[in-house]
Amino acid sequence: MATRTNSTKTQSTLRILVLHGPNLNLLGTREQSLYGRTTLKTIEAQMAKLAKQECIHVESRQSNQEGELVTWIQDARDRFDAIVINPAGYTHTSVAIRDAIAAVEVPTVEVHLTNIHAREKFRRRSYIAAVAVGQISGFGPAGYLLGIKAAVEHVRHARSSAAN
Ligand code: CA2
Repeated sequence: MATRTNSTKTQSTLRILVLHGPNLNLLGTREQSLYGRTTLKTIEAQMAKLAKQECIHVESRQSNQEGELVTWIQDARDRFDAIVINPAGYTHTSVAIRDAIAAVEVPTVEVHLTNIHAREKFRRRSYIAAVAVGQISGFGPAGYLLGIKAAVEHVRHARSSAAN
């Protein structure tokens, strides 16, 4: 009997949820020497362009509240194939966000604009890194595009491994 290959299966559009943590709504308007001049709106436009090129769905949300981010992560189960998250300041403090990512089992890529390992000591510890599939840190706004590409690659690879 012929084995069904990936190419004969119906491929649904891959869905990526991008989450931005506290203060990232200020991007491009404050602390430009550290975080650059690109606004969140521009980053969202770049991600939309990438989504179109890759034929994927990308949804982007920002919150200054830990609980709201936790709820969005929980709700991503069964709705999204992967999460790309810049937890911002919560990276270094939030057991709740870490627990939510571990609980939902949605592959998650951690993104930081700056290289958190080259800054103050307290930024080197990420509560998220151990439950993420990987971390992209230090590439500015391009990190979100790299994060989406990494998430897509991870999901497609996992699916093709499971199918073969
Ligand atoms: O490098 C990153 O992406 C960070 O996640 C940014 C966080 C920081 O706490 C992390 O250690 C590293 C801070 C986000 C604050 O964003 C602002 C943007 C513009 C103006 C002020 C803050």
